[in-house]
Amino acid sequence: MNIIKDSTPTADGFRMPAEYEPHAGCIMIFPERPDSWQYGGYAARKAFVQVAEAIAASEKLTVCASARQYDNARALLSSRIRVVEMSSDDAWARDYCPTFVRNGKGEVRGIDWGFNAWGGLYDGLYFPWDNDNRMARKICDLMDKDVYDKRDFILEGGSIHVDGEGTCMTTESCLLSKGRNPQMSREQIESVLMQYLGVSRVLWLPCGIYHDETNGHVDNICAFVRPGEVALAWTEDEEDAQYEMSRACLEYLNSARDAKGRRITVHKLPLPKPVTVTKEECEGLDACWDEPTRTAGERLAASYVNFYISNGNIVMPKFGDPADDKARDILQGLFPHRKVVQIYARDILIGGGNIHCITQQVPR
Ligand code: KQY
Repeated sequence: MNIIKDSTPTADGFRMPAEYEPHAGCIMIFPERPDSWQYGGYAARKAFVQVAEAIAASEKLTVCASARQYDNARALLSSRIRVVEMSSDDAWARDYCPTFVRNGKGEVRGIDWGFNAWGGLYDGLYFPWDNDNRMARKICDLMDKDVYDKRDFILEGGSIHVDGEGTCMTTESCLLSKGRNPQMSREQIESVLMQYLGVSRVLWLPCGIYHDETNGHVDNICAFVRPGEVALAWTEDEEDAQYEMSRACLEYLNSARDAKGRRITVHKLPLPKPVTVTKEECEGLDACWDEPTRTAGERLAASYVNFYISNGNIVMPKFGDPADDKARDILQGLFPHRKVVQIYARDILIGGGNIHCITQQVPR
């Protein structure tokens, strides 16, 4: 594996493919951190296994597990799934496994962004994060891919989406936050995205989902379903703090053009009713640096937009909410050539993210 420091993907003819382009595979990490996953992570691991099997039905999946969890992961996951031992600080493959880029000849390389646990010492979520930060490079080594060293720029994979035709979508609340790259202007950040993702237009949604502890990752509020079309998390409840946030994103998207000069078609995906964490769930979480990670009644950032597009399926969350079926039907209509598989994801949500956050695709 070569570590590339003196060039960029765009200069070398590489670009990040959209998630709906063909995959060679996918990466996940087995969860066990006791201040993220309640009651030692037993329920979370069950939910991760369901997600893993749904993805492995149509693409090669690699699951990284700690030395402590390796035997358990191997026992719980079917033989079609590759399990490798690898250290991490938690289980958010989207955020710190590599972003992959591909060139016209089909060669694939990785990008190793800097990771600081969603805000470092400013407003990050845990410390230390050095095992997470080493994962992108280790995965590229494992998969025999050269890797661009961009550790001087803090970026989580969940903070970007691309359409595969020159457009990147992100949120101001996250990528302009003080805990990421405070020394850089918006124009400088845009320039990095253009140099590394092979895009020529960056769409800046103002915000993400209410109370999302990532400073509002785009992958929880809005996703491309094809070039020129997005699914946007939406509520009709004007009393809900989310209403103004989704409305602001809609207004932005209605006035935006993508890299090809197209207007964006927005498909509203309903949100579930507010999901809050229970006292019993909180009691099952260890403290992080003497502080409880969650308090009873706290609202979780539940959203159906946090789905994963595999070669054959859409793997999406359900929450036991009346909107589960409606959200599934809308996504099924938007992806007629993939089968929508819904997984009860409360035990993933309690950790602070959802199905898209725990997966990272490898382009074919
Ligand atoms: O990408 C994400 N949504 C990860 C959130 C991390 C939360 C840590 N408890």
